[in-house]
Amino acid sequence: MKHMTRRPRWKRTCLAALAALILPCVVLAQEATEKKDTQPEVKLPTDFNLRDIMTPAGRRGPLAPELIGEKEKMFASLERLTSEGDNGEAYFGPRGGRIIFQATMPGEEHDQIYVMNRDAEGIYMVSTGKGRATCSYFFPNGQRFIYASTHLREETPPKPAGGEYEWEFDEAFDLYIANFRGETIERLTDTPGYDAECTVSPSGETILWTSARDGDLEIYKMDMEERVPVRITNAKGYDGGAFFSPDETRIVYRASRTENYKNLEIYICDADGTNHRRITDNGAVNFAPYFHPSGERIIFSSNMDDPKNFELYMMKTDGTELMRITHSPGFDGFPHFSLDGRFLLFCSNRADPESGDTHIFVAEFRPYW
Ligand SMILES: [Ca+2]
Ligand SMILES: [Ca+2]
Ligand SMILES: [Ca+2]
Repeated sequence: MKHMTRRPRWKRTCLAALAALILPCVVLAQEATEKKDTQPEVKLPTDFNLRDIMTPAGRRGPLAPELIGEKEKMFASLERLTSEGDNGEAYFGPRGGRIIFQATMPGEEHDQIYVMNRDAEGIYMVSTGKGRATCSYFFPNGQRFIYASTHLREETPPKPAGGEYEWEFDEAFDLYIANFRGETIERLTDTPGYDAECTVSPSGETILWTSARDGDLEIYKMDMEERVPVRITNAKGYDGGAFFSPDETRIVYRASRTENYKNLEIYICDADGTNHRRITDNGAVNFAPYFHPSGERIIFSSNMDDPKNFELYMMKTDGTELMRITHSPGFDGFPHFSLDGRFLLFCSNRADPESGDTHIFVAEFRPYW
C-alpha cells in the first residue's frame, strides 16, 4: 500500500490498534472527560419522516456483478450500497431493513454515523456532526442505537499528518445511546479515557465495549438494566472488537499479546469472561470477527495470505476448517450477517482499490460447507 497517496480508513482501524499498542501511554495518560453533557444542535433532513427509513427487508440495492471476484463462489449476488465518501463498519438493523454505518463524506474531515435503507436510499446522519463518531450498532427494537463519539470535547484535533493513527484510541470517545432523529438519549460512560468499539447483544439486554478505564485496553460488558460494567478480559495488551454469539453464551474478539504488537489474533471466551481461547495463530492482522447465525462458525478479516490485502475468512469456533471467502484486490473487512444468514454485509475497496475509499457491499451468501 506504500504506493497509495492516501491511506484507506481500514488502515486507520487496523493500524489504530497497533499504533496505540506501540504507544501504550496514549491510553494511560488520560484527562478527565467533561462530565456535563450538552446536546449539540442536530440538523435533520428537511423531509425527515421515520416511516421513510423503514424499508421492507425485501428491497435490494444496486447490483454490481462485475465486482464479484472469479473465485468468490459463495457470493450468489453482490450489491454496492455506497458510491461516495469513505465508509466503514456497517451493520444490519434488526430486521435487515436498515443499515447503520460510519463515513467520512466528501468535504468532511471526520467520521460520523449514518443510516440508510436496505436499498441504499435515504442516507442521512444520525450522530451530532461534531467531533468524531464510530462503532454504531442497532438495539434490536430498531428505535435506538449505540455509538462512540468525541462530540463533547470542545475542539477536535485535525488528523495527524504522516499517517499516525493513535487518534483512534482518542481519550475523548465515550458511549452514547441515540435515536434516529439524531437525539442523544443517554451518555453511558464517563470514566476518563477511551470507551468505544461497542456492540449490542441479540436480545438487546447487554452491551460489549472496549475501555481504558482500568489502565489497559480491555473488553467490558454491561447489562442495560443493572448498568454495572463487568470486565471480560484481563490480559496485557489490546483487547477489543467484541461480539456476542447468537445465543449470547460466548464472545468473540481480537487481541494482541505479542511483545512488539505487530499482530492481532482472534479469541473466543464464555460470556462470563472465562475460558478464553485463541483460535487463530498465524502472526498476521486478524480482526472484525463475527458469528455466523448458526453459532458454529466465525467470519473475520485477515491479511494472512498477503500483508497488503485483507480478505474475509471463515472458520469453526475452534479455529478449524478455515476457508477463504473473498478474493479481491484491496481491503475486505467488517463482515456482518443478516439474522437469517442469507446476506453478508461487508466493507471493501474493491470498486477502486487505488483510491483507498472503502464502500459498503451486500452479498447474497451461498455457503458450501
Ligand atoms: Ca471514557
Ligand atoms: Ca488488555
Ligand atoms: Ca481483498
